[in-house]
Amino acid sequence: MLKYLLLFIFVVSDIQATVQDTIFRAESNPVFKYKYTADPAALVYNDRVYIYAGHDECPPPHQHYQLNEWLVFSSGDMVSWTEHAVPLRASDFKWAKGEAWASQVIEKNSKFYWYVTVEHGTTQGKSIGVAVADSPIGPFRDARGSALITNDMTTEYTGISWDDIDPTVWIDDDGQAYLFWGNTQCYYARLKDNMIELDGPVMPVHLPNFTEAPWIHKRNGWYYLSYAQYFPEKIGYSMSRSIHGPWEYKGILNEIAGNSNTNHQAIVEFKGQWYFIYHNGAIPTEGGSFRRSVCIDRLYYNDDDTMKRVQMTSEGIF
Ligand code: FUB
Repeated sequence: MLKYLLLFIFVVSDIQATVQDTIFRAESNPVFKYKYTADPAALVYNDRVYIYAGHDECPPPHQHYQLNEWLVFSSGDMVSWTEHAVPLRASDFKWAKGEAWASQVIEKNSKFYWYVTVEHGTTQGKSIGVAVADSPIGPFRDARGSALITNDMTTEYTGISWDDIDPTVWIDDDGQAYLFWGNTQCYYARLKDNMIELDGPVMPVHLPNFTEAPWIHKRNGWYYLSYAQYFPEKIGYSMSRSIHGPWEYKGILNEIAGNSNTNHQAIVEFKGQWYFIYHNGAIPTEGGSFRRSVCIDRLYYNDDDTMKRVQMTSEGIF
């Protein structure tokens, strides 16, 4: 009897894994056309690229952010994609009120740390939490049981309650991890080795016309800090020889994305090519600033290591 019960549990859980995974071939931008996806963050791990995105669920004709969960997609070639089971919801953070805004996942010592924006339940304003998993597709669980960053930690810099959003995380060559985030004002702080506590003060990062969505990457000894500027947003960027700056502004990297006020980029190298991953509001007829869609285009560098302006395409890289 026990044998049959175990077989039944195995079959049911196997069916669930199959049902929850959606496999498809991307053919053009936007990449994911069957649901709205926003605020992409990318992770390259073991020859696969993972895209983590917020799920825009605002029903038409309403115009407001409605995001309750994050999604994860993976690919071995950027063309054939698998959507995995929903790995994390805002409600997984018991201290939060909801609102699954922008996020980023990073790997350290075979654990995956997911830094997310959510609305705090008791401290007014947006906050940053961190979840952890043993696999890049989860399941993820709240790693602290409390927020890592709350709005009251940054009131000396801005009077707004939505400045603690859009975390991006970077592990430097010496193993020291840093969290960057912000809206209106960009901040950064060291993370402890456990990745779930700050290891020092919150420090301001001075960037011209900073709106939100910082993203750090490194190439040829240069640190690149790309971020959304103005509103509607363009993506601009600064470069530095040190993660601590000073950051030198280099110009616009990406124009306003079609039919969306926000643009929210991730930049990764995958199998020898550089990619610029962002969102627009291009899905007809209801796509827009609150029903956004992830796109992927190629990123190229100049001989002096500055980045060429991105050419957004509807064909994409496929
Ligand atoms: O998706 C909600 C917010 O919109 C994000 O946190 C920002 O980066 C902007 O894309």
